[in-house]
Amino acid sequence: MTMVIRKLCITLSLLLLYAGTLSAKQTTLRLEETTTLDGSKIKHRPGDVFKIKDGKYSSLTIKNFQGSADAPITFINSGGIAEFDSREKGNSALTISGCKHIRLTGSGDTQNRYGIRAACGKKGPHAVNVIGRSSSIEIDHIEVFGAGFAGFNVKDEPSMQHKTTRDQFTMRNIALHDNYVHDVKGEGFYIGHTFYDGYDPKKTGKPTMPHLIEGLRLYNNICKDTGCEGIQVGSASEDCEIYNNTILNSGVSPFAEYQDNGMQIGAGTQAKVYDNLIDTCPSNGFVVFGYGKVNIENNLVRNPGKSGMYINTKGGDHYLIQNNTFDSPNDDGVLIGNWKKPPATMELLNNLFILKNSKSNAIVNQNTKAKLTDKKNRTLSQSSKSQPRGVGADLKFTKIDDFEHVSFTTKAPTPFKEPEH
Ligand SMILES: [Ca+2]
Repeated sequence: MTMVIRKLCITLSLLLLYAGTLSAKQTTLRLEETTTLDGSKIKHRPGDVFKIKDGKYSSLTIKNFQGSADAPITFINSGGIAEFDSREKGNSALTISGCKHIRLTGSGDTQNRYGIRAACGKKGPHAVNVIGRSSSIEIDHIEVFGAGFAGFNVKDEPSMQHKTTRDQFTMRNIALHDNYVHDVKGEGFYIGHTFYDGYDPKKTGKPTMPHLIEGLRLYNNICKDTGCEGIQVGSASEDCEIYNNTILNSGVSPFAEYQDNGMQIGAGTQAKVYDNLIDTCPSNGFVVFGYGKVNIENNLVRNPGKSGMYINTKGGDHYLIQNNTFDSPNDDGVLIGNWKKPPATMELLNNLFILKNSKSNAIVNQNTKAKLTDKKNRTLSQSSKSQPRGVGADLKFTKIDDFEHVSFTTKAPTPFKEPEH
């Protein structure tokens, strides 16, 4: 291509981009009690903004909308709080299905940090549900104050018919940030499928493989008084970061055993997990079952009913657990369980353990096969007067007492990786 033609092409594409932006429009929606917005019937272009008028509604479904990577379609509250309460109806309050490149945000009213609220029924449904082969979805500034199950559910069940099995679909680039979830029956955030190795609930012997998530940013969220884990991530196999989240008093009414931890890094997950606060839960602060590379750094876990962190995995390349503070676990600081395949290498570096019980140990390794590097970790008894320096997470976290108004440092999220194909 000659230079002139190349220049012409660049100018043309810039012009088209400009024209695209010009043609994007703002529409104020006046919703019914129950509304389905179907992008296959509503004209829309990348960059369009749909304003959701403040008021009380039952539920909203947004389906089949397609924005673009440069110009997502935005749904935003307008004029005050838009509240979706489907507790009388028993379905999800907010559903996003079959969408790509859209943002649902409650940041439309400067008077209210959470300009969209969502609640749903006592049995079953998730308050906010992202399903139907959706990808590139951003959801922020939403308060979930009740749900029969999870506050946020982001995954499809594996189904050949609905083309949601691993060979047919990969969910990409999910960003959930600055949301507040409290008083839900299940997990605050249920992201990605739990059964990475295959799902076979009816014991047919033919498990289906759930889809993966590539590209996940979960940050600046607050979870309080959740029935199960505050955050649970599974099958998030690439480019996953979980940071600056606050989880307070999780696992208060688990529907089954082992559902009452702080944060679960589930099977099939490779993630960077940093700067989170987990305060008070009946079981372990972290449970970690991820495969591949898992980095857990600079987190504070306080008052877990069992261990600060429980690690048990069926494999994985490398675990790095460093600069964390484990304050007053009832059992041990970090417990490495005895499953058959520990990660190839595991490093525990520069963590701080503040132990309150004489029976507690900082690190317990039940796995003789685990190749563990244990360096520069420090243990203090709770009565110790010496001040920790240079180890563990910043103890400024311990001053937080008003969890509903935690302010997070504004920090641009790491961009998602470009897909390689
Ligand atoms: Ca769980």
